[in-house]
Amino acid sequence: PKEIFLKDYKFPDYYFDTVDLSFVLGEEKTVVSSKITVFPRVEGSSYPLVLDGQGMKLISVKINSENLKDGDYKVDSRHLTIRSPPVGTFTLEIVNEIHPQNNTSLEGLYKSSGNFCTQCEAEGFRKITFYQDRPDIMAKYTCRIEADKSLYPVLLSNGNLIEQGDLEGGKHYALWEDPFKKPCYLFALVAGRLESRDDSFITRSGRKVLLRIWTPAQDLPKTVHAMYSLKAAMKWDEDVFGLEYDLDLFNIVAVPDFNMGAMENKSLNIFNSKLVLASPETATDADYAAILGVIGHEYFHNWTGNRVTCRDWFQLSLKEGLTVFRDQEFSSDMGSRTVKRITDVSRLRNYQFPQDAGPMAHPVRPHSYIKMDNFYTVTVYEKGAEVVRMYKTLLGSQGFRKGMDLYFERHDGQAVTCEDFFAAMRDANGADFANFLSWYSQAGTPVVKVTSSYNADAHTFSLKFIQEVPPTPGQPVKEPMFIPIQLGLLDSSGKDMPLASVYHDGTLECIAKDDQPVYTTVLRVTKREEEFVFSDIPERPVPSILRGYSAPVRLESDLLESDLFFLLAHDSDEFNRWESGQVLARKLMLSLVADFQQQKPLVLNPKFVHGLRSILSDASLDKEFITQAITLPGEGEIMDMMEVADPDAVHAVRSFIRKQLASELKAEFLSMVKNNRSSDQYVFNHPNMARRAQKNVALSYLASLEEPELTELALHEYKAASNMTEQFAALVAIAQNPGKTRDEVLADFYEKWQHDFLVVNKWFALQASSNIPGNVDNVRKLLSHPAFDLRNPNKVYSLIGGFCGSPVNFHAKDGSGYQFLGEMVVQLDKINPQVASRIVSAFSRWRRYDEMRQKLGKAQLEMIISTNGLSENVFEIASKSLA
Ligand code: B3K
Ligand code: ZN
Repeated sequence: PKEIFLKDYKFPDYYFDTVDLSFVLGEEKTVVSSKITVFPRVEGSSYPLVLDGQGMKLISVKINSENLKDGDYKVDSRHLTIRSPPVGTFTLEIVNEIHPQNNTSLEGLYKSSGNFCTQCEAEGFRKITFYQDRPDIMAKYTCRIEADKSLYPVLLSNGNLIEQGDLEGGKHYALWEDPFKKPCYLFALVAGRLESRDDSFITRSGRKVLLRIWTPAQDLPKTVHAMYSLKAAMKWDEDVFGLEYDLDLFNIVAVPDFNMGAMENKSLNIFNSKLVLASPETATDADYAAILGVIGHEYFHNWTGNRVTCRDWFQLSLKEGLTVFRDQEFSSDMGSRTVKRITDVSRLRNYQFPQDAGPMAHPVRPHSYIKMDNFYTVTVYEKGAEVVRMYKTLLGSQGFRKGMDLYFERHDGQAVTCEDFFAAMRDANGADFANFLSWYSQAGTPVVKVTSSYNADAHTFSLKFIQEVPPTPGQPVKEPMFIPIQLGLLDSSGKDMPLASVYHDGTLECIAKDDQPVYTTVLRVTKREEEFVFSDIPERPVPSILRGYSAPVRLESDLLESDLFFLLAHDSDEFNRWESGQVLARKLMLSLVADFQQQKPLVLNPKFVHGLRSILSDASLDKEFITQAITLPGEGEIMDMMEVADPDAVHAVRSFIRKQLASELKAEFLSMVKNNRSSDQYVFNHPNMARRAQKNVALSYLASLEEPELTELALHEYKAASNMTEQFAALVAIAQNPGKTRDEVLADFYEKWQHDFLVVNKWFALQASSNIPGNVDNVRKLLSHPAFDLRNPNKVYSLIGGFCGSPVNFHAKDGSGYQFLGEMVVQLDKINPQVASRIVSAFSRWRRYDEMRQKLGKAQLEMIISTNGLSENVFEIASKSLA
């Protein structure tokens, strides 16, 4: 397999102006014809024209209406090369055949539940027709679709429907025209038996946009929330960024077989059903929130991704980091900002930090790839969003908006780079961004160590920062980064102190603005070692550092345990209030893990229980915040902090603390369950979700005690629940403990919901991720459950992906978990390389474990890599993991 490098980027020799596509969809085969206007980048030049194309049959090639002869072109397994095209502008016409029915990779044109649909990003268009499949080729498209009318009554593509009609033999056709230039990865086609929920949105300039969400008829009632989310997103983008939708029609199609979450094709977004379909009875609050976020995300791409796109795939974070940032802000504005920030940061810590510290570590803008699909990662997306957030932290909301405005003013209709975004932010604000660009080029999570000291005589408070960026593959030595540290100082009563000025780098900088006191400031840490000295500080403060998590770093401060408890009780920055509790919990868990490993008895620090008790009883706090504050850091997060990750110890310790907390805080938890029961209808809003979250977390703690009356309570909640959020939470609570009740309730749940594949996936995931010892056998049995299907990605992610989430069973000492996964990867790779590649990633951190596990994990990777006919996708992950 060939590695592709960013440094090798070359402008294309040819551009495309217009592209007219025609599809004749059939049961046996599909015939694709394209007519492209081609022009050279440099006038008068003549180079061979190389088109990408994979796995299709070429029928004919014409240039300027003349058939090419055999010697004029060359076809191999990856390309069609036109040896010497005419000088100047010409038309190229190609006819080819494809077989969507046999396409199990779910990339290109394929069938899902009897309907045709497409997925082209990143490089799927080359499985549809021969093309320069790269995002810097932007052209105007038309698309004609012809198909059997009774089987495929609905025919959709990008843009506007300009013509349709009936044809002989029970067929019909539709002709679509997209007035906006686009790269081919945004092309989409859907044909099938679908119905739509229709609504409309009036843009702020008064244009009426028809909104249609397409699903099979029986699912239409479940699209209410998706439609609400779409309208909310359209309004939000106008209000916050002044960005309006630019066509008269916006389509969303939900399909059950989809490799990822969704795809932002111009005016024809295609979604994984699980991110569209929801009803109170079948979807949880988390599902509702995910739908809101992803509908928003795909809609926001219309400007950040579609109108302004990426020059090449290395720039992916230009659109993804930015669009994730935008969807995070949207969700924050629609719900609780603090809670959203907490969930996003947890996600970063549990998934991105481990990636950044492992063999697949790569910068937000990778330097190379073998298969681009492997780089749709938490680093490009979530860390990329943190990078965008840092611009906003440095510039403020207004400065950030100015930067965005300039970005669109300069680049609308273009394919650009991360530097272009950086330059727009800088130029719009005349900002000094120092060494900020290294966030795009250096991998690894910076470690920032802070020490503080107070000078009582001089009334100064000093903070010293030392940063270090750990080595990552291919980057042994790193430059210091530009780290914005947002901070405040608390006085002994817990109030924020006014910040007057800070001495730094030989100059005294004034913090107070226009005589107005300032309580939170942003320090610019740009060097390996730096000191900031605050003046006019009347008493020793407790610093609240990295407020709102202002940079994606690991912070190690010299704060005392008492300081952390103080911040947990008083910090005005709610994020840091939560964070202090998490720092305490992480320290506690790590020290108990050490005790566990030395076979010492485990004892829970009473101060920790006390700290949580005061959070629980603080009526001024938001209920969902409380829920987050009493949730322990994830097992992945703790393992990631250990020299040698010990899944058994981490799991044992986390379960121990949970049980201890449950018994110490039993009375509080019981009243949390009682006081937060639903009385009325399901409502998706923050207060109601917060209430349900609180009840559910309390129930889960209580059920961990395995006391008959508490199990009975969980069972009661399970039966009484009128929505999936509470029903499923009760099921999860019960399923923690092996036994008859667990088995019966799991069976009952399946019985109830077997007709709903999205709910059945929850049932698979719950069982698969169980930490009940020896669960691998159960998971193997579930592979042959009638509701399971290896060809459906959602089912694979639920059952096989879910299994990898169990520290106990995936990492079982006898190697049974690793062996299971190894077998699955090989099987899946033959069906769908993208899915196999996601699954094989669970092995990538094998070096983090003890010697025995290392041996077992490595053996599976070696077995995988020696498999005949392995995909490039899996090869890349497996070989980099072994390197
Ligand atoms: N842009 C798509 C991701 C495509 C992944 C291709 N393997 C979804 C999104 O980020 O909005
Ligand atoms: Zn995206």
